[in-house]
Amino acid sequence: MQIEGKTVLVAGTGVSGLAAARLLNENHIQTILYDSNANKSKREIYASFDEIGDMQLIFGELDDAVLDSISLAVLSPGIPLEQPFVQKIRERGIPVWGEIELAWYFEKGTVIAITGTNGKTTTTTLVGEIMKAWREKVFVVGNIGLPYTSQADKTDGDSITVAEISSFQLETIDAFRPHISAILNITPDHLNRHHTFENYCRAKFDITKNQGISDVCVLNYDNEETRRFGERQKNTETLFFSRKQSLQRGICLGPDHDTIVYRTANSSQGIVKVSSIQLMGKHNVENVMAAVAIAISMQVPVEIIRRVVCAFTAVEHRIEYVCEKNNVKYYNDSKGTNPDAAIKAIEAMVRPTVLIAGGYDKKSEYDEWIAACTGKVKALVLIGATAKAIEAAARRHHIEDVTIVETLEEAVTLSAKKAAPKDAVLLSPACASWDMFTSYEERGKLFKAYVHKLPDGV
Ligand code: UMA
Repeated sequence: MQIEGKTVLVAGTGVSGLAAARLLNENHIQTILYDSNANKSKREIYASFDEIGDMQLIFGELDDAVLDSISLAVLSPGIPLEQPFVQKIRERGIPVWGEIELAWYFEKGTVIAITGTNGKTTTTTLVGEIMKAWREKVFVVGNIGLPYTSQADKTDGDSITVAEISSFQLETIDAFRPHISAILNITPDHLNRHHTFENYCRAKFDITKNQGISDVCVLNYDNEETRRFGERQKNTETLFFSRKQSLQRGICLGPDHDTIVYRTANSSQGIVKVSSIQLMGKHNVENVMAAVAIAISMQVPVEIIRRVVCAFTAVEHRIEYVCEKNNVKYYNDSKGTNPDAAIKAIEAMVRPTVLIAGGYDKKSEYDEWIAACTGKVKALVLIGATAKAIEAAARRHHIEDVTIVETLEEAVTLSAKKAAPKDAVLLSPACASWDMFTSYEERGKLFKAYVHKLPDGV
C-alpha cells in the first residue's frame, strides 16, 4: 500500500506517536495526530515539532467525519486493538498499522528483530554493539526506548537496524520482514492485554510471518514454546541455541561446559567462553548465545563477536549494580517487569537479599517467583497496586518478613535498615511500573537516586 497522498491518523502522543507523526510530516504526508487523553497539552506537543505544517491535533473523542477522512491509522504500541475507536476504523475497512509497520515502510537496509518475554533489551543492546563493531551504520531501536520511526528515514542499503520488538508492537505488523528474527523465550506476560497465553504466543510468532527461506529465525531450544514453534517452522531457516542441551546444529556449550560453540553438520567452532562473560546469571548466558546466533547468521567474523561479548557489561535497569553502602550491595532490576524476569534476577543474587517488589497489576501469577525467592530473600518490601496479592503469595510460601510501604523512597530506606553487612538489596518488581511511575526507566533512576542518598555508616 502506498501512503503518499493519503491522510494518516497517528494514535498516541507518547514517544512512538510523536516519532511516527514527525516521520510522516517530514515526508509531506497529511497527518492527524490523536490521543484519547483529553487532558494532554497541545502546547507541549506542538513544541516538540520543528515544523507542524497543516497537521491536525485531536484529543478526547474522535468524530465520524475524521474517521471518514483517513486512509490509514498508525497505532502506538500501548493502544489495545479493542479500543472502540480502533474498532470503528477497522469496521470502515481502513488498514491499521503499528508504528513498527510504518517504520518498515521507510526502511531501506537490513533488519534484525528481537522479541521474547525476557532478555530482549540485553540481547538487542549486545547485538547492536556487535554490529557497530563490524559495520558503519547501525541503528538500535524499538521497545528498547528509541522509536523505530525516529530512525527509519536514515537507513540505507548498507545500514543495519537492530530492533527490540514487543508483543504489543507485533500485533500490528503487516509486511514487516526482518532478515534475522529471534524469539528468546515465551512465558506468560501481558495477559491483561492479550487475554490468553495463546494470543500472546501468536503475537510473538508473528515476527516470522513474512520471513522467507533466505531469512533466519533464532530460537531458544530450552523453552518449550519456542522449541515447538521451531520444529514446525517451514517458511524460514531456523537456528536454535541451547544452554542445557548439546545440539547437533546450532549454538550450545561444548564438551568443557564453558565454551559456547557453533555447530553445523560437519564442524564445531568455539566462539567465546562463558567464564569470560561479564554479565551475571544463567539467563545472560542464553542472551549471549542468542546474540552469537544472530551475529553468526549475519556472518560477523568470530573475533569481533568474541571481543564485543567479553567487553559487554550489564544494561541499565537489568540487574544493574548500583553501589555498595555499609557493606550492602544494591542492584537495580527495574526492567524485571514480570515474574519470570524477576526469577532470573533472584537466581543471579549470591548474597542474602532484601527484595523490593510490586507495581502495576498485569494479572500475573506470583507463586512460582515467590517460591524461587525462598531461602534467598530474607525480607520483602512491597509497593504499588499488586502489593497485597504478592504479600498473600509470600505468606503461602512462608516468607515471614513482609512489609507494604507507600513509596519507593520508603522502600529503599526500610530495605537499608533490614539489610545486614554482606547482604544485597534488589529492586526487581515483577510488575510494570505504570501505577506509580511513567516508565520502568523512571522507577529505576529514582531507585538509584534514593540509594545514592542513603547515608553511609547507618
Ligand atoms: N493512548 C491513547 N489511547 C489509548 C491508550 C494510550 O491515546 O487507548 C495514548 C496515551 O494517552 C499516551 C500514548 O498513547 O499519550 C502512549 O503511547 P504508548 O503507551 O504506546 O507509549 P510510548 O511512549 O509511545 O512508548 C512505546 C512503548 N510503550 C508501550 O508499549 C506501553 C515503549 O515500551 C517503547 O519503548 C516506545 O514505544 C518506543 O518504541 C515500553 C514498555 O513498557 C518500554 N513496553 C512493554 C514492555 O517492555 O513490557 C511492552
